[in-house]
Amino acid sequence: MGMIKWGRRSRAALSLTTTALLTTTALAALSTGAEAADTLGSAAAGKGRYFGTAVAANYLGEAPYVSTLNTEFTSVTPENEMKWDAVERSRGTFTYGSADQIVNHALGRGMQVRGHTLVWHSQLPSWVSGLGASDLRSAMNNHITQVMQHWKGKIHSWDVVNEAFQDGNSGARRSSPFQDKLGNGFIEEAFRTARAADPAAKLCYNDYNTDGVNAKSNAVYNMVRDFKSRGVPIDCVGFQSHFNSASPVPSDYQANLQRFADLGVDVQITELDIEGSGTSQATSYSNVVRACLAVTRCTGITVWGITDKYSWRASGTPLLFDSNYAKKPAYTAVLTALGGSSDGGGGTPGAACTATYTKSAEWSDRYNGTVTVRAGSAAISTWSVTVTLTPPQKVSTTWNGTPSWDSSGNVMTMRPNGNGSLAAGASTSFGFTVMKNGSSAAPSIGACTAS
Ligand code: G2I
Repeated sequence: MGMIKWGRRSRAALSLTTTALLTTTALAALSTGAEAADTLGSAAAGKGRYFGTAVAANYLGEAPYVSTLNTEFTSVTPENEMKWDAVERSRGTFTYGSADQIVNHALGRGMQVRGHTLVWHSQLPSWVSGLGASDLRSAMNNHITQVMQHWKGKIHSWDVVNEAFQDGNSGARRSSPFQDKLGNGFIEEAFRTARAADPAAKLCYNDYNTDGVNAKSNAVYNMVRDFKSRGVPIDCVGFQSHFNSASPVPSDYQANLQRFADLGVDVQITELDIEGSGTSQATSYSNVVRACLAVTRCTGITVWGITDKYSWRASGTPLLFDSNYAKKPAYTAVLTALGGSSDGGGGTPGAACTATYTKSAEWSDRYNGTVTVRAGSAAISTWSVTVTLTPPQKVSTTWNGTPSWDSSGNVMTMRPNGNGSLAAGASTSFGFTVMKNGSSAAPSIGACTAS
């Protein structure tokens, strides 16, 4: 977003420019813009990585949830919707509806999808735990095959086996129906079945409390080394990275990621959240991002949710957006660590605004939307807001703003008509009519950019 805006401005400036001095100024602006990035996803992309979040299908109807998702993230992980109890609650009956909602939302907007998870002792229906060994083996392989084939070619990485090792110093496998009835070989079998089901997906082993060098991560390390030496298909290891004061970011976090990468697998930070607030939370987040960037094969970071409001441990406020979707200091720390700029890619530091959408009228073929733009705690001199439609919707008219469109025709950037200045806390609004063309979906409203 920032890059496009600077590019346009710079081209306009260049075409009007005749003196060497002005040309130089315009080029300097262009190069600043090329380095600046103003979302988590675009900044991470600048480092060759994705920045993802866990998503719950339940909240896809909540406008700020969706606009934050669409603006900031380039990868999603369904938080619960792909788990065994969600997709095969009774044997042989597969239900993909809620997970499909997330996958279609993501792929329609160019985001990647992480599949989570195929074989896990938790959120496992009781019919699975009740099976005898040979039945369990075929149920496991059938589950992997059916689920992976349903999304074949659409999933970037799958957590094939999740949390199969015990906590503590034993280095042992965790007791589970799979472990207890099929023995150590179940993990290898799951990976071989997974490779056959969707050869394009990266196959990951995913776990927690394996983020530093310890007995549990040593055990996983030995398994991965053994798999690589025997040609068992494994492409990546996921480090969940759920941190709090009792379990802080380990000092050997980067070294641990690196030793796994050195085995010839990618490493991914798959469920990052850090309980806390303010500067100390921000610093921990920044340390995690810097560790990933320092490891060439650390290919991406996923935070375990968008907003504190819906975190699995909401009381610990562990995420990057607070329960009102405001960016926290941890957000700015992550963006900065990723090399992005927090000024909206061309805005003025300190200048800020928010954009709030309401549907103001509706007919069978169209609806009217209103977006209220409010200045933050400082006065602003101008603003812009993106409005993204669901094709084949079209905007037929707008009022109280000057629209411009991206090449797809689905993304409208609205700027003020004339003077866009707003006093601190003051607001204005613009509106538009969306022709439904079969889809009543609400538009998603991108972040408000101010200067
Ligand atoms: O526990 C945190 C994560 C640890 N690693 C694996 C992840 O899959 C796990 O995610 C959490 C989800 O964030 C929770 O949302 O897994 C929990 C279950 O083990 C999820 O909680 C469940 C509740 O236990 C259910 O009561 C609820 O119906 O979420 C379900 C859907 O909201």
